[in-house]
Amino acid sequence: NAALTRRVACPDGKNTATNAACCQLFAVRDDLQENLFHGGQCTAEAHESLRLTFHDAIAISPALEAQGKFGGGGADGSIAIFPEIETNFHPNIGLDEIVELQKPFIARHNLSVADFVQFAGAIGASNCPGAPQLAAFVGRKDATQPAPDGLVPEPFHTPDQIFDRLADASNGEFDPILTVWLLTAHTVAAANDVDPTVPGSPFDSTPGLWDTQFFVETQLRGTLFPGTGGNQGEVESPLKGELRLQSDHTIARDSRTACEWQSFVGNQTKAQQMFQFVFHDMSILGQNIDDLVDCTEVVPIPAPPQGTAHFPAGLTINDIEQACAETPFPTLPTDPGPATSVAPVPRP
Ligand code: HEB
Ligand code: CA
Repeated sequence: NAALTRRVACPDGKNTATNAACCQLFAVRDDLQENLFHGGQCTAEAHESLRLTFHDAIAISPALEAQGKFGGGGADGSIAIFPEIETNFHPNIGLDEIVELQKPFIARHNLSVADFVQFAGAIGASNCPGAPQLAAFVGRKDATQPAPDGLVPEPFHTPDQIFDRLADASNGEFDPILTVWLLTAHTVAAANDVDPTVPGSPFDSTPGLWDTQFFVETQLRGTLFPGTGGNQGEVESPLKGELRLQSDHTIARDSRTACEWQSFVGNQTKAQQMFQFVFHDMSILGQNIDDLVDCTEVVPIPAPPQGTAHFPAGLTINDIEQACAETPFPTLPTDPGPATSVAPVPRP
């Protein structure tokens, strides 16, 4: 009950917080919004900051530890503390840029690097209309060594490989269903390096909106490559300018996950709540929640969703590759007009 919670006045003279440890975050938030996210935009920097949270957090493996090897520290900032090592791991291609852009912010504030990486992702996502308010914690311990290579999923991995890896990282919590929930993030995403001839190719037609178009468009029959064919981890997409990852394609069609995937179509509330839940748990992998302070109140409440689920112009239910055996694909309107091309996300 907010009325009964005693709030502390922050030393900045402007803000109050439920816990004094959260006070420092207001300045970090405002600095990020102004100087990294272009005044609070859902642009490439926001997308890449969100991607970075995953690539830091998922690098933890109880299975490796059981073999007597170091398994990585999860959400411990290692990707930004040892970037010369970790951004050279193959699945981390392209993340050197956002790590470099975040560096001066880390230098001028007093957060642990581990806290900063997750916080920047939560603030970045909050700029995407329709997004959930993502969790923010302070108190994570920073990495003292880099994560080992081989722990971040690749787009050319099979569903089995991806499901096994996410289950390992989370002690079984991230099962195939929660893996689908995590992949909601690809609603505000583009690829720069899968096909380097067409950088910024989005995964859905609305990379600036946290909507459910990603789940609609990944279920459409692939007919073209936005750039060149034959890239590892890429399959055909249904729209000019759009890029489809092989892993999104196969998980959308896998019998274990197809119905869960389809269930997100047109369900904005689900696309918010399920991701909010899994991000909370992902963002503290390898950390002890009892040592952390919940500062989610500092994360802006995102703008409301825009638009509703639809088929892109020129496409209909006949272009859907039905994969869920139990429930028919929802009825959706088709955007009017001739087929259009999805514009690339401008580079930072
Ligand atoms: Fe992600 C992007 C993969 C999960 C978030 N991805 C991405 C890409 C790829 C991927 C390949 C592109 C890169 C370039 O640039 O080229 N993912 C992936 C996989 C997986 C994933 C395989 C597992 C299944 N993600 C994920 C998660 C998350 C994410 C969980 C959350 C957190 N991603 C992301 C983002 C992006 C991506 C946000 C975008 C970035 C940009 O735009 O730049
Ligand atoms: Ca979208």
